[in-house]
Amino acid sequence: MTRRFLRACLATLLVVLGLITGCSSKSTGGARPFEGQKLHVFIWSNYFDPKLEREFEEQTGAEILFDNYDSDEELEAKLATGASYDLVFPSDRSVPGLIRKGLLSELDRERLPGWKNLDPAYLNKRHDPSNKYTAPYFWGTLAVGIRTDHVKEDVKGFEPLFDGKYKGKIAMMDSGEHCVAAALLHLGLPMNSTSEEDLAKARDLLVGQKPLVQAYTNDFKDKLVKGEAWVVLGWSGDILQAVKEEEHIKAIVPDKGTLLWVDSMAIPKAAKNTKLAHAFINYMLDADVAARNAKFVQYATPNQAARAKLDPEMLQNKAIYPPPAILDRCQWLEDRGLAITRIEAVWRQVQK
Ligand code: N2P
Repeated sequence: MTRRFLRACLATLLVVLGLITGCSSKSTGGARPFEGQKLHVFIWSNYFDPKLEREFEEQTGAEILFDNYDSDEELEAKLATGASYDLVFPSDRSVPGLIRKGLLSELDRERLPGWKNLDPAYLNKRHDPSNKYTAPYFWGTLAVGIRTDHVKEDVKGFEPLFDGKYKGKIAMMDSGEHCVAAALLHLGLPMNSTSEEDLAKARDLLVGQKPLVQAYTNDFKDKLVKGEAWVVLGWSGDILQAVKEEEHIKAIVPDKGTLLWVDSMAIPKAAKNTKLAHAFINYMLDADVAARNAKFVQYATPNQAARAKLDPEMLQNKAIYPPPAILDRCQWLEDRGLAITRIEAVWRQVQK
């Protein structure tokens, strides 16, 4: 009798446990709110810690599908031709055009409680005056990378890019707007100049430099790591990633000032899953996540709460966070309207 009673109790217990487990597996489903959904992300190369991808996928049940690009033009062309990414990372230079063309959708701040972590210094900038469409992701500079095993001088700015000593070992970023900006800066002229006179000087400098240039490429990071190039014009963080991979590399932010940019997270109009895109942006705004990502990509974070979690060594790295004296001399790339055709004309002459 007692044994039968015990057996009955055990059976009941198992049923109850089964029910509980059943319930809890259902509630796990609730805790993975995007189970089976897909997030299509179009992002710059070398711009995201892959560990975070797995973590977000585990937490939400969603799958992230990444495509990479290496220039604003690629992103602009993709969006203009109707690609339906859920999340993109335009630079400040690209944002106004994308908004004007109706290619971005407004952010829903209600879904972004992590917004409070952002540093107001990077909000309400000219490219999106009240951050209706964009959440800042990282900022950085147009920088110079050198191989210290071959370049022995004390580099201060863009000068080794134009130095005959490094003939055949120079790689320039494959972007007319950025090469012309570097040339103007090197000449001490206004970086956004559209004057025929200034642009003729920039053209002469770049055309004269051409025989020294091994390649106009966005693979400047790999070229440095492999030692194929000794001097490159590239993005600060990508050069610093190269520093982590190979000890004979140094990143230099030109001390007379350089081009400053900020990239943002934005949801295209054609996005298919804006809820999931907001969840992802909010995840990236989390202080811990943003700090881990900043360590990985080596760019400067506009996330104030994340900055508090970074090693002092990183915060003091002048190639990531240039000191105010250099920042004051930096400039943002402006949308020069139709006058951009003059810069394009210079670039065509360099390329021909
Ligand atoms: C990341 C490059 C950042 C780009 N690899 C500049 N907007």
